[in-house]
Amino acid sequence: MIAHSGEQLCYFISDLHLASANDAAFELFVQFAQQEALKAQHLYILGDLFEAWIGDDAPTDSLQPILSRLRRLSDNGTQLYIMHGNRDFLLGDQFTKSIGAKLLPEYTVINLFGTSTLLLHGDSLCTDDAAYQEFRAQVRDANWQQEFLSQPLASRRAYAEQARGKSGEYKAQVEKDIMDVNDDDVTATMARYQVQQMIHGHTHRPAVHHSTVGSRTCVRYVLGDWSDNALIVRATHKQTALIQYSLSGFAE
Ligand code: LP5
Ligand code: MN
Repeated sequence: MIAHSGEQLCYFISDLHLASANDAAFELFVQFAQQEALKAQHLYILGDLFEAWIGDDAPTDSLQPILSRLRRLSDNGTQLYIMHGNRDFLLGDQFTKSIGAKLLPEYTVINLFGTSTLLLHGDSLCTDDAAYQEFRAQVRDANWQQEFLSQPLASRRAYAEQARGKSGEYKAQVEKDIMDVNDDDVTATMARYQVQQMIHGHTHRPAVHHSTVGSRTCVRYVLGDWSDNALIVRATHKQTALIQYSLSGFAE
């Protein structure tokens, strides 16, 4: 198990949805990578770093400014960890090796300064969203992925565009509440992994939730998506906190 202790500084981010240097989040990400993340020993990216990923063999020209910053971070000694999101679940070893990152399993327990902490993207907890869970089961299937990745890039790109379009239509008409996590599943997942803490993104509803499971108080940190600011988790031996980051730095 990965364990953090002593003087380490860890950041947890998710949902940057980067596609090119023209994205709203790009400038903020570059500043974060060149300033804050450089000072950290560990940077966890808990899914949806990219807007859509159709395979490690697809050209990454428009992403180069992002990839080079990530590579520079790992070369400078910041350990990068990356998890699949619902947009970039096809990220593979070729990609993670190229930036010097470790790919984490979809449920990863770490020891965060003495507190057992479950890391996940968060989409698997949105179990009230039946249509999404059906899509998820399909695209997370190894045979489906193999078949998808064997198709020419142009077809894969077209499928991804259609899926993004359909997702937009779906979200515009569906009840907003079903797109949040299911509380019973949160409780059950924390119990299953025997953790006191959970950090995830995906819902774009950044918050810190406290709950009681049995005799224990559990904390759930929900990361925000990135635009001109972002809500991220910073953890040291003194404190774990959800903080707002923008081009002016941290809002303390
Ligand atoms: O991503 P976001 O924030 O918009 O919404 C998600 C859920 N939607 C998705 C779909 C992704 O956005 C699609 C992007 C995939 C990029 C990878 C490319 C490789 C795979 C290509 C697949 C064919 O994750 C959304 C949730 C929301 O989060 C909140 O949790 O509600 O769920 C849905 O949109 C459910 C829909 O039923 C999914 C519809 C996808 C349709 C796919 C059809 C593909 C084209 C078929 C052509 C014959
Ligand atoms: Mn997501």
